Amino acid sequence: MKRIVTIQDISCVGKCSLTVALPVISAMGVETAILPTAVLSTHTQFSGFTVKDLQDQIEPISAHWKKEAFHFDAIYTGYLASAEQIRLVADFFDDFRSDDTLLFVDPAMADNGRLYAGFPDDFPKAMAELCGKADIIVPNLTEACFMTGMEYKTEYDAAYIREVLQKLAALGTKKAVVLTGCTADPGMTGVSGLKVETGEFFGFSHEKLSASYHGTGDIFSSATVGGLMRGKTLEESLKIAARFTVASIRETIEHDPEKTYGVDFEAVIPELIADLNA
Ligand code: PXL
Repeated sequence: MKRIVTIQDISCVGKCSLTVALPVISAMGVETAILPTAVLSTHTQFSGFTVKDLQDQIEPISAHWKKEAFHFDAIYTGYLASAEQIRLVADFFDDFRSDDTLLFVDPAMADNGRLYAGFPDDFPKAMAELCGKADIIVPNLTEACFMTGMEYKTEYDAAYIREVLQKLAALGTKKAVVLTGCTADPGMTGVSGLKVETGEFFGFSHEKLSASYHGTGDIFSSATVGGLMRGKTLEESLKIAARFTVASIRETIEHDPEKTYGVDFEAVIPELIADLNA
């Protein structure tokens, strides 16, 4: 069985980050070790949330794991709370990467043209450096624009997407840069990517649902990592992840439409597993 480690916060209520990655990747048949960077009462879109930073645990935990000679088939990072945390995670990459370790970075820090609450203006620069060390990165368009200096647009064409992808690749990412929720097909959503080693652009579009919920980026990234670890290609993994994300949103719209946080991905895990085994 493959073993990954995912490094992000635990938001106790408000399904995202570790409370998504752990169940989703485990359900896909992949051992999921965790390195929690902080404990929050809820994610940061609620008001009045509490935070306990666990940054001072990253080095001692890594030191113990090094002594145990643990090997990870992938290191998957999501929301990180400060530039200092990013630096510690970069050191973790250096300590635990081997030839067969996939470094997967979801630079979860912004959406709809804005940085999430609490991030300073220079945070995207630090995240861009971490993306430069990764094999695969999966920013949304807002995150990509913050990291590359490209103008954020809500309407755009294929040439604009290609330019953003090329600027992302210039950060230094080794295998593929992938824009999530981004396609030139009007009225749709989708994925647009660039394979850095070959220069090949790829992508697909899918249905755009009317509602948008928090935490869907983490669902998408987690299912992508799970697919890759189960031997699917990048494009297959992204498609599995897109179908799972759409099904989770649809489930929530149909059965829990008032929900203001997270989506009911739990209800569609059986569909995810069927898709993975198809
Ligand atoms: O889903 C991204 C995310 C993860 N963790 C925390 C967040 C967010 C987005 O706002 O606040 C704590």
